[in-house]
Amino acid sequence: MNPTRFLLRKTALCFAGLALVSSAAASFPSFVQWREAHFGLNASLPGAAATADPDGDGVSNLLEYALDGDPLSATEAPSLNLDTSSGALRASFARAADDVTYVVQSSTDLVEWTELARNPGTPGTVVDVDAPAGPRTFLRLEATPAVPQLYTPSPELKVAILGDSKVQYAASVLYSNGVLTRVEHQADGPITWARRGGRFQHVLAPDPEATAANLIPLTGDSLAVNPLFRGANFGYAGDTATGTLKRIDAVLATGAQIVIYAAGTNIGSTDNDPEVTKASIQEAVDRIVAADRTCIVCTIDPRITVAGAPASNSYEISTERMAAIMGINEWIRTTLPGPGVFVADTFADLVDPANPVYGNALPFTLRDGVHFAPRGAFLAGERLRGILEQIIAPGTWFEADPDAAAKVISSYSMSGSKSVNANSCSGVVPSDWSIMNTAGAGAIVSAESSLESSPTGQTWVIDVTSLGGGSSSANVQTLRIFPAPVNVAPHELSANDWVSWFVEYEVSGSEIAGSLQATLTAGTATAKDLGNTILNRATEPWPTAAYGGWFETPAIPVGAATSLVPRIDLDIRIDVPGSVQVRIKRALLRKVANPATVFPME
Ligand SMILES: [Ca+2]
Ligand SMILES: [Ca+2]
Repeated sequence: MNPTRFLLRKTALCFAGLALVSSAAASFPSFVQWREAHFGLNASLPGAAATADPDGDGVSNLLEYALDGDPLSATEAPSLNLDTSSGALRASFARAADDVTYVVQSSTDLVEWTELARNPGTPGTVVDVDAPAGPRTFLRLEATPAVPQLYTPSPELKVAILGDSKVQYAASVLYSNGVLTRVEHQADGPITWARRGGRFQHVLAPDPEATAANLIPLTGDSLAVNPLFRGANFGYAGDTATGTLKRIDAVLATGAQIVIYAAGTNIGSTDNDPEVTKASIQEAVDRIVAADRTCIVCTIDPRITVAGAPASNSYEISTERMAAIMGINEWIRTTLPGPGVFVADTFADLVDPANPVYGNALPFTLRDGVHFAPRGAFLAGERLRGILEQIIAPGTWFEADPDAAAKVISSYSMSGSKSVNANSCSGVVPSDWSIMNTAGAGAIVSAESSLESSPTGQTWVIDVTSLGGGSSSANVQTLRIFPAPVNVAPHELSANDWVSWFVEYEVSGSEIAGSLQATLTAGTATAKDLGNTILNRATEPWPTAAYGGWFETPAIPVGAATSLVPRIDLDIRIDVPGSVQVRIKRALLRKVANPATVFPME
């Protein structure tokens, strides 16, 4: 890593400098969130990189973050400040992050540097460091991401996630008599959202322990940021830390080098002794590390447990139980980090600061008291994504061109137009597309649809308005936009082919943000459950800031389907009034690799 020195300030006989030591795309959980807050739609562009200095004040984004600066204001350049009023040289800086290593060094000749302090003070405070006495002294501060990069992107780099329903709901696969029959993607898992900001690859692998009786899952969903890896999902609803332990062998058999462990939520069902839960987590981590894999352990997430939760909420647990969970979390934070083990403290991102002791979740982070709503999954996913960005070097193995002709079954262009005026939706939509409000006419949510020219043809612009006043417990209405189905026969697809649905989009002004979901159904004449709204759904969050990206459903097998039915659902909040603009730029139905070949089981 090459040090980058970019600020040198001279006082009488004293000099202070800031030095950045990092690789170009280094980042970490809090930095990812900070970048999102400052750069919004542009957070994944080069100007938002750690080493970039978009405001030209000589302070890189990483140092702006480390020192509580504004990356888009040249008049606010954080610095290492010097004070000689007491006769001695004292340096001070605002220590703003807890995931950056701060090192203050001194020199008399700008050649030899001596470390004066490493991580002095505490995050969130102004830190003073006194320099040794001498006729001429230089000081500098180095900021370095606290976690080293361990992996480089390649097709062989794989991530598996292991846990309970919060994980399973990212996607699951159903088998019947050893034959894969259905792929469900229930979304709202943190893994789904960790891929925000770039391409990703869905894969799926069979679980050797799956039987018709336990109907388990594995799946494939993934994460990735550029994208950096492929992922498989080993979640099982209702499972405890003890139950999760039974699937370690299957996870390791996928060859995944990184295992995200996100179990423990169901403490109270069978793991009713916190010591049993901790022992199971410890054994799982030990076995992952012993197999020379990297383990990222998530803390157990908060719940809606107190006044304000729906009376029918079946996920409420006692104050005592929640206290036990928080005790386990403290054990996770303090005991587990070490070589090959990182902790993703998603609890910290989701807990309501106004009620942290009881472990109550922030508003709109849970959809049913325990499982993630889009906002919660987004926050937890950002924490995971930040750690993955840290430990995986920049780069990509993914085929960069989703438009590759050999893979596109149907390109749903935004060209042409036709009028709509039904179910609270009006304006024009692209030819071969439809828009409808699933709540029917007179809904709280309405949409004005229009088309604008773009370099690739047209962009579909949907201005959505919510009047507000809807129920706080069922606070979403859905606008559905969909193209004509594709018949399988003319495209020479075989039953063994796999397909996915790719959508490129932007959202802005998302004060009533809900989520955007893409669904792809392999329709058959006989499987009446196909077409279920939870089938194969990929969900993207609408963060409070404007954002653009692309996403893709998990791959599904064509099987016996005679047609492929893609669609996009826009879930809109109706508890508050407001508006959001959604722009659909591209939509492709793609043929993809059979995921089982990506995650072959030993
Ligand atoms: Ca700057
Ligand atoms: Ca600045």
